[in-house]
Amino acid sequence: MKKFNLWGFIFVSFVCLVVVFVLLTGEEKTTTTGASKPSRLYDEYNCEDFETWQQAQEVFESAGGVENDVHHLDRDNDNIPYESLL
Ligand SMILES: [Ca+2]
Ligand SMILES: [Ca+2]
Repeated sequence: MKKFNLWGFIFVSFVCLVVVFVLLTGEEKTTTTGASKPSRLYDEYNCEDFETWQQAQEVFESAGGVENDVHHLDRDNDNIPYESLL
């Protein structure tokens, strides 16, 4: 009986470890998924970051254009970033 109880204890402990491992791994995956989203979701660029209007236009379009102007490159929402650089 003693031996059986010991193996039962080891089995339960193993199951608990697996559950904890799965939970931790799941949390890690969730964190990784969040981090793998586009990193530029905030205002990262300003007019002084660009030498030419073309550069501003490329960043503006790659971020999603006027629908997702996270860098506030086109404050008047006419789909043309930084007219002052033109
Ligand atoms: Ca900006
Ligand atoms: Ca504009």
